[in-house]
Amino acid sequence: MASKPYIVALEEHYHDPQITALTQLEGRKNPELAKRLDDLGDLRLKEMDEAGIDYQVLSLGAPATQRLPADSALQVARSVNDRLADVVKAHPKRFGAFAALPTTTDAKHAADELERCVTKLGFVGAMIHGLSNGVFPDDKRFWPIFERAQALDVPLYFHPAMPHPAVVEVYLKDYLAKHPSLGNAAWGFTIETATLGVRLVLSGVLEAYPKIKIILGHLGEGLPFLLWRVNMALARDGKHAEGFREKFLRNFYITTSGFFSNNALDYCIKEMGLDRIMFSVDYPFVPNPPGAKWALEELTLPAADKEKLLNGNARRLLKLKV
Ligand code: GRE
Ligand code: ZN
Repeated sequence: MASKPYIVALEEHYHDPQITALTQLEGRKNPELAKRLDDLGDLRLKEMDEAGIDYQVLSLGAPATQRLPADSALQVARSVNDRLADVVKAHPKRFGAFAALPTTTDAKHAADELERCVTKLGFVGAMIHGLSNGVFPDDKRFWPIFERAQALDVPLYFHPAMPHPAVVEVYLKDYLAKHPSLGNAAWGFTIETATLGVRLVLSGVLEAYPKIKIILGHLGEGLPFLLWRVNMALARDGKHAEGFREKFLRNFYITTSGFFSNNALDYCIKEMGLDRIMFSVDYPFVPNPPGAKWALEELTLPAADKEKLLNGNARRLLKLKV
């Protein structure tokens, strides 16, 4: 029998104690989740080994450093990233890292911190969670981050966070008490992050930095399915030479975090091509075993395509050394 494919997962979260003390983080009310988010050693490695996950690219859980006060954001992000670098150094064959960026202060600081993390600490990109104190990441004030990511040739992973309070109030509140997941993985995360994806394409940031690499989790937050219609409707506005679909397909990559459906994956492959899709779990919000079981037993892809999805595409995009 062929050996098990090597599995890289890249939307895998943890909590840093300093951020936990400063920010209301998703998942802390659940003791089983909190225990796993706090663990960067034995328990995490055991659960990776049991499922067959070989390598995790670690990132903070939402909303990460996107709710810090401006005056301390840089200092806090630096110490968070330094501690994460120590974790990677202790287990270089098992862990990589996405930087936490101080996006609530001058974006020049966030760009500099991204550069420090990539060039000095060996990080493979950055993850940004939702709005930064109420501002969508496509806002021009953040463009220095995109500029630096392009210069460093590292991806920016845009992860959801609990939606803006006005959205929660109007769209979600009525059903939130009975169905708390409506605020995050079931719907709130999706609507806000899909909106961000559309805004990024419309903002002009892709024209300003045409080589920027953007990753969305959760199979692209629904956007692959909507590409044709969004493209068609925006084209009616008639002001832009190049279509939405073409721009999205040039700069965006997606992962399978928390979305283990063969039908949905097939559709994403048809729209985006397999080379832009990477396996992820979303640990510990999603446990490893169903993700790994899907990857190893239920995927209906040819072996070579499976290798690309499970490790090859991530190795190439993130320039992994494993
Ligand atoms: C996450 O990925 O950050 C997440 C949450 C809450 C529920 C599900 C989930 O923060 O995937
Ligand atoms: Zn996640």
